Amino acid sequence: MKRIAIIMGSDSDLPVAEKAINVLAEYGVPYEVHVFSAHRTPVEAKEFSSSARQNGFGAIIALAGMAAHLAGAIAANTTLPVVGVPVKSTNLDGLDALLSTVQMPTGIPVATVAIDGAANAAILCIQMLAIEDMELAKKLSAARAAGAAKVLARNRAIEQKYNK
Ligand code: RP5
Repeated sequence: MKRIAIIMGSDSDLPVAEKAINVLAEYGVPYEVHVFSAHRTPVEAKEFSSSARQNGFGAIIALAGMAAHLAGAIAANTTLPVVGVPVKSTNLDGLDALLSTVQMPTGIPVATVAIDGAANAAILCIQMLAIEDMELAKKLSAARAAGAAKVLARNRAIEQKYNK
């Protein structure tokens, strides 16, 4: 199975990155985790992304806050799918990172999820692998069914309480 790379711009992004790590672990998808910054360690970020395909990765999750150009910088150096996670920081509540990540010019896409939405980033990468991997596709369907069952149970409880 292809591996998923999780790249964060700083180790201060780890609490958000862990949401993606947990989902990938739950699905049994192999992954690697690194700290590469587009501005502090641009050489390492470029080296990793330009060799990611030949090193067996299938997609890259890039998390960064503030002027978050990491996902775009990684996408510039690979044709693997890059999923960007804008990380919330103190001053602008993550809107800075959201706009920096999502507003990529035509030709170099970054599939951007919600602010701090690292779990969805992982699920999206699993869905990419599941195009070819039926076992993963079954796990995704089972998770959807379990999620629906939870919501239906909550609905029944609400209906019983309020609909006399
Ligand atoms: C970004 O700047 C990182 O992704 C992080 O979200 C933010 C702050 O980094 P630190 O100053 O905490 O290292 O590059």
